[in-house]
Amino acid sequence: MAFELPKLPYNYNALEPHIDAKTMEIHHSKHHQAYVTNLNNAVAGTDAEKLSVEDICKSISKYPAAVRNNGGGHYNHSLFWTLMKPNGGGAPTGDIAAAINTAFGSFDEFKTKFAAAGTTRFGSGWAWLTASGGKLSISSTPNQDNPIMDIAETKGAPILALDVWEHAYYLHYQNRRPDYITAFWNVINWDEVNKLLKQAK
Ligand code: MN3
Repeated sequence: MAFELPKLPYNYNALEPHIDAKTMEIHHSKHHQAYVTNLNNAVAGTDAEKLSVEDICKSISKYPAAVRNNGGGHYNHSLFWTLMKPNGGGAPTGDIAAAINTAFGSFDEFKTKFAAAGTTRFGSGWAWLTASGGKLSISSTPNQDNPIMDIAETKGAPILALDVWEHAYYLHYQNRRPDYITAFWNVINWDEVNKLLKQAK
């Protein structure tokens, strides 16, 4: 098998009460697993079988929709799990705190803009904070597209990502996507965000 479901770095109930255990279990073991299975099926017998999911995303315009949707799904979720942790959240620390203040004026202003990117994404998609050429940007993508794809409107290295598909929140928050986004601020793993910022430089 070319691609495998990564283990979660915490238990399914670790992000409660902000993100409930049942949502995490279904999201990881069913949804993410399906992207991995379908990606493996889509690349079977092709050269893409030997590539990393990052390299596939970077030249995604060469691939059929099944690779774009499931390769993006695998990349995005693998990243997303690492960006959360139990007892996370709070104000950012380290380099990302300074970078956010420089780019957006304040952490509160950043939160407003990032939340707006997630709230206003129609249908299914993701909100992103990316770094490119030393500059931070907020954007959103439809479906399982992401900022490392060659077709992305706003390209860059992902620093923070938020899944705003209904499957990410509907069991607990039903149609209240803004409440789920508010809860996300309590589980962010700022250490990982700082690591990604450093790697992007
Ligand atoms: Mn998802």
